[in-house]
Amino acid sequence: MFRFLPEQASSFAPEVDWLHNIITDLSVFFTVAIVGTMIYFAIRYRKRDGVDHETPAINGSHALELVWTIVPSIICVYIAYYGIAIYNDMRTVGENPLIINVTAQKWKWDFQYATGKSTTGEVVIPVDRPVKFVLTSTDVLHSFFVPSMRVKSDAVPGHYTYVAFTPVKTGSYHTFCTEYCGKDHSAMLATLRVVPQSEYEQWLADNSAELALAAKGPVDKGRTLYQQKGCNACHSLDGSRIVGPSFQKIYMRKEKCTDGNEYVADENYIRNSILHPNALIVEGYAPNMMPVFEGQLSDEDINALIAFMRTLDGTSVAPKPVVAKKEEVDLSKLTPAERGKKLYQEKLCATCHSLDGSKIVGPSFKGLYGTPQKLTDGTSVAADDAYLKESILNPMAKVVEGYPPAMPPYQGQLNDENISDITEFLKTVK
Ligand code: HEC
Ligand code: HEC
Ligand SMILES: [Cu+2]
Repeated sequence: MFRFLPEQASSFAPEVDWLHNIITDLSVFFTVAIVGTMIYFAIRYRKRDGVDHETPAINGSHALELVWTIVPSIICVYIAYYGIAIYNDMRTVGENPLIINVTAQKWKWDFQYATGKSTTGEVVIPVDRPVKFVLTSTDVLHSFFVPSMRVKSDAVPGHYTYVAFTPVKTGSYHTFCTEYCGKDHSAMLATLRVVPQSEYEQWLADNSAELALAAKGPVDKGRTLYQQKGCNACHSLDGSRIVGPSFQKIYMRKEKCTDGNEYVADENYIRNSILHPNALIVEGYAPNMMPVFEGQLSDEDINALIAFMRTLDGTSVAPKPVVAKKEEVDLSKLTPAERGKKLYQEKLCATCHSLDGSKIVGPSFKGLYGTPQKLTDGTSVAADDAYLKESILNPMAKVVEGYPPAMPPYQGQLNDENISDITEFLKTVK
């Protein structure tokens, strides 16, 4: 009865559900039996036609007393026994676990791998390998909940807790915060992706997101960090007050702080406000609200954030990064192959495809044009113009053997002329 539980994606999920279902069934059975009898008696022995129907007065029954003491005791011990045994299973970390640090912060989840790779809002793990998530929080109490894995634990500031399980099915699973933690609590979500071991390794080694971020100008990078690191949850760009002061016109603004002094929000002030937010508190704002970013942002990240803040004076537009400026080069003066090479760099193909035969995330472009390609479906196809076009616009259609389907589709980002320029360029990479 009442089987509304989510997918069973961890090794102990069936046991947890089994116990959950037994307890629910027993509760429903006894509720119906007891309340049903009560209702029956109330009707059967009600006062009718002004006459009380007297019932026999029974003074104690040993048999009945024994039954309703012993039967519930056995049921309780049974539930307690399996409760303890299954809880024990859930708290035991499997052998050779993958350990991932999870940091909760208003209002996002950060994940850090032993290799140094870190992600926000998404965590990828291999199937069939025990995993241990070590949880903590930088601000208030949060709670890490993955229903499909049947795990949940509080994330506590200044303290470590954990959840451990072995995923048995690939797929994408919802992760929630289940401890009310403020304004955007309901948006504090993450996706847990369980993938085959080989795809996991590929994903872990892929640093194209970091490279793409590094390829941006500092202002764009600062804007990205502003969102990625969750500053936007508390600092607006339009002058409105959220949890903290708006970033609009923040650069060189005079700030009155609770220590009674006035400070100019120059580079040093901003840097200190980010790394040690509680050293100076802006008047009118609460202390201990902003998470400490020391150790989470590099000097380069802070430079980028400051560069971004400088553009928020309400009048100036963000200076174009140097790469964008190059676009003003007269393209018609370039040969198609030269334009193709520019696209190869600007569209970040270079982060995944080498020109010298080495394998990065995708196959090298060296000698690609005209060479037969082996695909994952076992067929072979010549790398001609049509194949290249399809590979770029819709990479999932034909996936090269030995590579993950990791290439983003460029449909809508490159036009026919761009594609033919890239093809001309590929012809020159021998
Ligand atoms: C949970 C809310 C919260 C988050 C997230 C947050 N801040 Fe803050 N921030 C505050 C509050 C509240 C203040 C004002 C109190 C103080 O001075 O510490 C503040 C103050 C500041 C100040 C000084 C502002 C001024 O007007 O003098 C800077 C600079 C700043 N934050 C930068 C950042 C950056 C950069 C991030 C993201 C990397 C960030 N904050 C994330 C809440 C937050
Ligand atoms: C995030 C990494 C990534 C980026 C960025 C990327 N690719 Fe790919 N690409 C791959 C992977 C992985 C494969 C192999 C799997 C497949 O065929 O889909 C691939 C396959 C290809 C193929 C087929 C190669 C072969 O050996 O048959 C072509 C052509 C290609 N990419 C062109 C491009 C172009 C042009 C760009 C830039 C506009 C680009 N890619 C950007 C990852 C990437
Ligand atoms: Cu939370």
